[in-house]
Amino acid sequence: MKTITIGKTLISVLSGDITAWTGDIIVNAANSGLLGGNGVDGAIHRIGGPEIMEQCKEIRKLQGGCPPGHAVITGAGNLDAKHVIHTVGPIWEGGGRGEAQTLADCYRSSLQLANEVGARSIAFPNISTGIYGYPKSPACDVALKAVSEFLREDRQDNRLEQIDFVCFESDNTDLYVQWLEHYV
Ligand code: AR6
Repeated sequence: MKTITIGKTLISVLSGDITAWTGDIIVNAANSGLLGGNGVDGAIHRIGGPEIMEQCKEIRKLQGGCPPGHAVITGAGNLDAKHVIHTVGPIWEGGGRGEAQTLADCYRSSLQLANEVGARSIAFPNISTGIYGYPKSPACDVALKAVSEFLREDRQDNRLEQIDFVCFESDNTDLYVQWLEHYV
């Protein structure tokens, strides 16, 4: 495990399955339809149970899903967390279609929403770097930059004390461990 501290917030790189993580908020890499899928989305719904999907369906009814870069919140069902934040990453189309901005927006909107519910801890998967095909190294840069910039803003509302990047693939763990200290 590798860690840095920005202000009062400890940022860590962990490797493993995010569904086994314990804390306030687990972030899901969802799709705009919010009806589940494969990858981390599939794992969260499988382990979390049907309550999460029921709430996703309610959100669909109210607002018709979730656009890329945005985030919505549900309960966490059987997961050992208080909430799941579902954010929708960009599908990689070569980098010229605003993918970096959309990916940064995912991290920002998730952190914003986490603060709105008073969360103290949050775990992120490596959004968009699986099925959505975002290259891992630039995605790591976007994630670390977005989170560190968020924490450096003079935010009176930030209550997050712990932000964990939970990497499922060893090459992502290596990237995050290598680059983390450059964002202190
Ligand atoms: N814990 C942590 N990370 C995981 C886990 C897990 N249990 N399983 C996979 N990952 P992906 P995307 C990692 O494909 O690229 C879904 O079908 C994985 O290794 O889950 O944003 C949605 O419904 C990768 O590094 O999400 C969407 O349709 C990272 O999670 C679409 O896939 C993201 O990979 C979203 O694609």
